Amino acid sequence: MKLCRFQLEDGRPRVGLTLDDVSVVDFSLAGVERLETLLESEDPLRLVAKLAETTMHAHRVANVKFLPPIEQHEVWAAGVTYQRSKKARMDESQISANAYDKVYDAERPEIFFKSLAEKVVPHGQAIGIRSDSKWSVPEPELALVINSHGKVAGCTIGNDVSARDIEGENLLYLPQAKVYHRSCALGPWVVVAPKEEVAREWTIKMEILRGGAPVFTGETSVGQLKRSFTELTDFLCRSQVFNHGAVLLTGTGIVPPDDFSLAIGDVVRIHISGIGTLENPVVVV
Ligand code: DO4
Ligand code: MG
Repeated sequence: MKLCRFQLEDGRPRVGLTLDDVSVVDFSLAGVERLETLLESEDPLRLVAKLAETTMHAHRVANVKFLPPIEQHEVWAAGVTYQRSKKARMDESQISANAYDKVYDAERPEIFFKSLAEKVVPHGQAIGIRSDSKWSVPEPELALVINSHGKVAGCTIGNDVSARDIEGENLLYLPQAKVYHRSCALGPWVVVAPKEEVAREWTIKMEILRGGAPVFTGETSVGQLKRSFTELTDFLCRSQVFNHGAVLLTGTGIVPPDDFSLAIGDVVRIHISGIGTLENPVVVV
């Protein structure tokens, strides 16, 4: 079961369910105004299934405007959780190579703040590359949607857009490389309460289009993620309070070659087999 937030012409944020990726059942007609209400419930799958039994109006996906699939969740991100990412970071930075090498094997994962919910870019809207970066890349990542009790209530697709030259210059520049206008995209769907063993079978694919033609394609599997969902969410929630829940991007396993940088007008398409496709054009910010 996949949930989303969307708008029609009246501009009101609505919550929807899709069973076929083609139509969206409008839950606002059942009085559900916030996605958080469903994700915070004790048994979101049961609640959504019950709501879906009520006859409600459905809209064609082509006629809706997607909103970020969160209302007030903070967005955080884990890093260096795939071998491919560890190698890329060690290659990009002389002074930080040792730090990346160590964190991959350490008990405590790298976790950093990524975005406020209100700054998240939804499916279809533009992600940004910094005007002061010459080497920017998308990072396609499985994103865990965690409720206020620290439980994984769903999964969505994330893009942790990053300025690798800024990150590589000095590890202390990480917040500037990672957290800026339009640097985080999420969506379009939240798959409700997936089992980790099922999600680990999913493939993650990324395609970058320039002038409509692919200039990069890459693929990995969630199974390559070094750390378990519980391990990552437990560390995120240690000595923390998320009154509205949090999203945790789980790290990238796909890294374009070092001579590749995103450019204005590119389109980034990320597909996760159990979830769907998150697509965003690129602008300079
Ligand atoms: O410290 C580097 C960030 C790593 C990251 O974002 C990733 O591995 O996805
Ligand atoms: Mg990342």
